[in-house]
Amino acid sequence: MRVLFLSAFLPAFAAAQSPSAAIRVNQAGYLPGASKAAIVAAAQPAREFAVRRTADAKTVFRGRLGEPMEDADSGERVQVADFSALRTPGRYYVEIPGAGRSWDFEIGPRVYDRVLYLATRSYYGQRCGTAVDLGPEFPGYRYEACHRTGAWHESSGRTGPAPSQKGWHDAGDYGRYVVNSGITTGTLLWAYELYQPQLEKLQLNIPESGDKTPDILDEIRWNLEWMLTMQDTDGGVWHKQTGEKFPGFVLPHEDAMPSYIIGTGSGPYKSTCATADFAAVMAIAARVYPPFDGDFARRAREAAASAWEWAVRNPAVLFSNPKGVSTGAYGDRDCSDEMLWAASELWRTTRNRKYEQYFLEHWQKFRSAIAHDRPPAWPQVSPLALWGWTLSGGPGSEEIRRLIVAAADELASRTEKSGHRMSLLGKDYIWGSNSVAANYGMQLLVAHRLRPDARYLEAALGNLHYLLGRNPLSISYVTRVGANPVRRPHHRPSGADRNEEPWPGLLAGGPNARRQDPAMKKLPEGTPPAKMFLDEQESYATNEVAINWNAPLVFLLAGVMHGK
Ligand code: G3I
Ligand code: 9MR
Ligand code: ZN
Repeated sequence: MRVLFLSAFLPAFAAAQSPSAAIRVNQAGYLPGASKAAIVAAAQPAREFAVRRTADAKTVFRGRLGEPMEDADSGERVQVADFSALRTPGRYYVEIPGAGRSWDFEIGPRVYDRVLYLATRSYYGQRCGTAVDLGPEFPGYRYEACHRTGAWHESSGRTGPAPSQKGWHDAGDYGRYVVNSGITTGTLLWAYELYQPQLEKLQLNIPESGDKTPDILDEIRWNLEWMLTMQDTDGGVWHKQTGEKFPGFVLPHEDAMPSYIIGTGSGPYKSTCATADFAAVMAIAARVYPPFDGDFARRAREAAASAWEWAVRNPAVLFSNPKGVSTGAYGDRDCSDEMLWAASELWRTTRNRKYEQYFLEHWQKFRSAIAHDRPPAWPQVSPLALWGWTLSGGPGSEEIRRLIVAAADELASRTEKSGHRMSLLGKDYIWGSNSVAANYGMQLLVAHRLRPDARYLEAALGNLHYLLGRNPLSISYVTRVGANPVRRPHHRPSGADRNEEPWPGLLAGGPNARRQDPAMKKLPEGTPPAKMFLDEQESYATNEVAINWNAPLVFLLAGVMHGK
């Protein structure tokens, strides 16, 4: 009788094992020509690993793990399992004797296509003012037209009924906020301008699909049209349109509160940051939409110019929530970076000397904003101003290019040496830290466009790997992506509908070193910052979703697929 050695059962045994969180991979997968690695936090340092084919557990690659290194952010000792030499498309997992196996992943040229589709289409699922239905692909993911009743809040300086049309719900709530709309639509329009081949034909299965405009531009226009309703005849832009408080966890059309246009509470009632962000975004729209809708592009151009003039006349009108309003504030104490962004984008679109003059007179104040550790964020948009100026070869931009490249060199270098090969520093585990990682990726890709360097592209990919599973929690932070995705986001449609799974393509906020919601009390004292995350609906400070978090994810996906 032939003795069947245990090894004959090992592959089947390995395949049947439940994946270990200690072996972290990008659960969407890896491009064939890119570097590929798992990050391993084994209890005991491991020496060898195998990559097995999921279909039959056949070993297709063997390798040795790198030396252990301390990762302070996760409180672990980690090793790298590099399998870059494996390029054959297919579905695989990593297996380490004594540590177990990873979640499955793909290798292939189109591994990010579906992630890009879901992450971009998620904006359709945030539409306000219309019925939304994700269709047969996601049966039951629908709601009726919502927030049709607009009103002027007394803080706006107006009274009576107000428009309430279109726009995207900001996040897990149903508010619409101009400041957050600014960086969101600006980032998405930049992605289109830089990565048109990846985005102009992207089918999103939205109501406008099939018209002559790229779906992503149709989708962005849904929010731009709402933003245009927020501009006053004097050019100023009101700050937000929300209920007076957050609604319960109801579907959009079950939120019966009036949607108030909310201002600063005293003359001139509009806010500088909202107005300047608006000017920047409309200037971008004015150069992107002409091939598809000249009238709309002209409206955007005029709106941008008049918003600029208002902001120059009112450079420091700040917003904070007026009495009786407790929704998101997006308050910012300094709007000079928004002004610089507006001047940069208006110059890029018009070449008008008054914008050039403003930019050249003011950009030096933001030299330090071009750094390895200061990616853009809704309160700090000066990187977009400086990057955009340089992308368009603005006067004096050679000096700015050098600063951008020096910062990217330092960023790439520290990223490739980090424990999980991504860019977050200890200080970056804040509310929305996953968007910080995505914005680091955007910074690297913009530098790669200005001065091509494969290290920038690889470092940007490292941030994408982190978001899609190669992280200390071994979780894909994008809903419905990967074998172990986040499943209970702080997102009212996901929490209020009858569907078991959340709405798709939404990037969760991510680990937050500060306990900024009651649910975070559950996290044990001493939890390392990179593990300060709860996949629980109640944890809005780690597990909400937001339009300005998905935008750099879309940019990052399109950029790594574009490759240049
Ligand atoms: O910038 C400081 C940093 O210097 C400091 O080291 C760090 C320490 O944690 O805090 C940083 O500020 C944080 C700020 O976000 C950074 O952008 C604050 O702690 C943090 O409270 C603040 O959180 C904001 C949150 O609203 C609460 O205000 C998020 O950025 C913002 O994305 C989020 O936005 C909400 C909207 O108001 C409502 N809609 C949902 C949306 C997402 O949660
Ligand atoms: O749902 C709200 C989320 O969008 C905000 O980001 C968060 C912080 O402002 O607040 C959430 O609303 C909670 C409120 O702050 C406290 N009561 C419970 C609400 C729902 O979790
Ligand atoms: Zn709505």
